[in-house]
Amino acid sequence: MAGTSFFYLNTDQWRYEAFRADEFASPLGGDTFRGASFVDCLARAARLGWTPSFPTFNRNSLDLADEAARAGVPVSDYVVQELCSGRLRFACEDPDDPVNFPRILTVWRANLLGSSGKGMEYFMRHLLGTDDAVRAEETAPPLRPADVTWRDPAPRGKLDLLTAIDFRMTSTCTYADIVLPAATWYEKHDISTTDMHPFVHSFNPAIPPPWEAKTDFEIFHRLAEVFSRLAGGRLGRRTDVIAAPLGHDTPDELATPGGVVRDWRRGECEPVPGRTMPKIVTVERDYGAIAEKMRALGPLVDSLGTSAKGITWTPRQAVAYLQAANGVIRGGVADGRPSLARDVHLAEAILALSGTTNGHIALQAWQALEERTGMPLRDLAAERAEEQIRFADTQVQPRAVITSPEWSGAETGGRRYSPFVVNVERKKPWHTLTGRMHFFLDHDWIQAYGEALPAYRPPLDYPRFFGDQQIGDGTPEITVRYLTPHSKWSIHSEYQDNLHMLRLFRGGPVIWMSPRDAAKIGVSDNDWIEAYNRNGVVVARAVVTHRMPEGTVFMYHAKDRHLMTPKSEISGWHGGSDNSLTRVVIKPTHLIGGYAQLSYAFNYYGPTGNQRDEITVIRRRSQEVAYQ
Ligand SMILES: Nc1nc2c(c(=O)[nH]1)N[C@H]1C(S)=C(S)[C@@H](COP(=O)(O)OP(=O)(O)OC[C@H]3O[C@@H](n4cnc5c(=O)[nH]c(N)nc54)[C@H](O)[C@@H]3O)O[C@H]1N2
Ligand SMILES: Nc1nc2c(c(=O)[nH]1)N[C@H]1C(S)=C(S)[C@@H](COP(=O)(O)OP(=O)(O)OC[C@H]3O[C@@H](n4cnc5c(=O)[nH]c(N)nc54)[C@H](O)[C@@H]3O)O[C@H]1N2
Ligand SMILES: [Mo]
Repeated sequence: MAGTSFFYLNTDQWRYEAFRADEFASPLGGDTFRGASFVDCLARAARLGWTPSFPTFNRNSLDLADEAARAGVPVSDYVVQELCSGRLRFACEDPDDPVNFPRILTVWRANLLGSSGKGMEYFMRHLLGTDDAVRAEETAPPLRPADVTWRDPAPRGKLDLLTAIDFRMTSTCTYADIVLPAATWYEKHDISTTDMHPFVHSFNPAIPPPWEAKTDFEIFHRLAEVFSRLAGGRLGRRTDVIAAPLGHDTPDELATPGGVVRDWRRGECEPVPGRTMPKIVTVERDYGAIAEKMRALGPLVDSLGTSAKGITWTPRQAVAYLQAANGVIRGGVADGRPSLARDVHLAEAILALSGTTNGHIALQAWQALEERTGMPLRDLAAERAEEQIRFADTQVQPRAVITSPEWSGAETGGRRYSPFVVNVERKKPWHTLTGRMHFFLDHDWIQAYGEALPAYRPPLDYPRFFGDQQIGDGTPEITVRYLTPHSKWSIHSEYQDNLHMLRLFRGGPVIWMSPRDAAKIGVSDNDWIEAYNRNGVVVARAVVTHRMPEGTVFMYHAKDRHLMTPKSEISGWHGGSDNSLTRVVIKPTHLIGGYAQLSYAFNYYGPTGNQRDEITVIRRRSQEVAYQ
């Protein structure tokens, strides 16, 4: 599921829009967006197969397969028939129906409620059902969605269970029902690499995880074991139904000829899975065997191979290596398969199966790409084709990666990584409609927004839509632009909540503002201020500096809401975080799919949670602060 869409729907931020998608349509763009709200666009994109949508249907996906079997119809025909009759709906068309709520949420390696969650107060109100500082009014009836169902009152507290897995007490942990204490980087085996630097690093335990802490690997395996034990007798073996979006680097990219959008729901075309709607895919689930399967490298890697960016290869050498290096599982569903039972086994498998760490795979992948492109490419990996980086090698020192078509750069000959080198220098076609870099986009939705060619968009005129947000009780106030760039002194919410960092600079939450703006409201450097808008409230100290231009303030992303944050005079609650003042703003053109480079890829494509264009009111508050 694309995260932005998931949280926009399930935190009910869509219920607070004050303008619709047609607000920004080009006068030349036809009536594509007429009467459509942003959530209508999201529902349309889901039913046309452009973007994933999970939970998917308003019925249990396990039951759908059984119903199809009873009716004697193929599952995909059955699902199409039920959708067309209206008996089955996409969950995103009615997100506030209790059958469509996400009920359990496990937050791992993220600080959703203290860092990433844009529109945090809406998370508090609708997802958690706890105290919140939302100040916005819901959308007025004439502007409400045309297709998506509006229910009154809005649900509060959709989740039954929130679990956090972290080694720090984050805002998310403070709100979680269960916190599973995780091992840190110095208490476990792991590997790390990014496309930004050309090395693979290992993590190695200096000490075992203290007290009840466990490695993430062990936590998930233990959960799987208990789950399998409980689920085996209850769920057994079932057929699951998934609506898969039209995929990037697959023939699905040709699903929208000419960029002309046709909606089966409106009778503009036939509902055809994988062309005009999502692919309806069935998956066999053996619930009692989940833990066993997790402990082994499955058999599909031998029959289907592995793929990246539209090319596929069969990693026989890697599987044979893993059988020898990790050993094989004896007995059960994974009999004879390479073991992934230990964290080091899994690290070994990742290294063996990737071309960036296994020269054999890199060469195989470049050969596959040569066949697709007709261009000579294998020389990019030839110099290191015999090399395979093993976990033990990374424990000696970080290892430089091998050039592989999984990325677009070339490290060949010791060169530093830079994206798209292979496209520019080796003429590998770009993954676009024309195979070239191109700037003209003729998709209907892009045309409707007047963005067929790159265009300047001024900031959204929020005061026009939301009116004057000042309380106006006599306390001097100013309304300014509110930006939340990444912090220079932390990585998101990490590395700043230790005594050293909290004693440097101001320690707690701060908002940077210009001397002129500060003077307008009688604020001196280091004074306590409150910043608020329709989304919420945050309390901070002012950093008054000539480095900020008049009319704009910064609150660096992201300070946890329990770190030196006093209670707010305006809301009466603890004074929020940078994301108490933001919300998710969906740009409909980001939802486009099934059209060449505008197609979905897991972890790569979908709407951004654009939190910019926000404004905030700022006022000086009582300098007596209370934390309880
Ligand atoms: N307003 C606003 N909002 C934003 C942004 C913005 O600029 N402005 N930026 C956005 C962007 S680009 C991003 S990437 C997100 C970041 O948002 P998050 O990913 O939610 O941010 P972090 O605070 O880095 O949270 C990571 C958590 O993982 C934990 N952790 C680290 N390593 C491990 C591990 O090995 N195991 C376990 N179990 N836990 C671990 C850390 O302790 C930390 O609490 O925020 C987004 N939100
Ligand atoms: N120290 C540190 N380094 C990090 C991170 C961290 O948390 N801390 N996070 C990492 C991650 S996950 C990410 S995604 C990257 C993000 O790195 P960047 O993309 O550099 O992100 P930001 O710092 O959020 O924003 C960059 C600049 O955009 C400006 N800006 C805001 N609105 C607009 C606008 O409308 N137009 C223009 N032109 N500019 C605008 C802001 O003033 C800001 O200075 O950083 C990575 N590196
Ligand atoms: Mo990021």
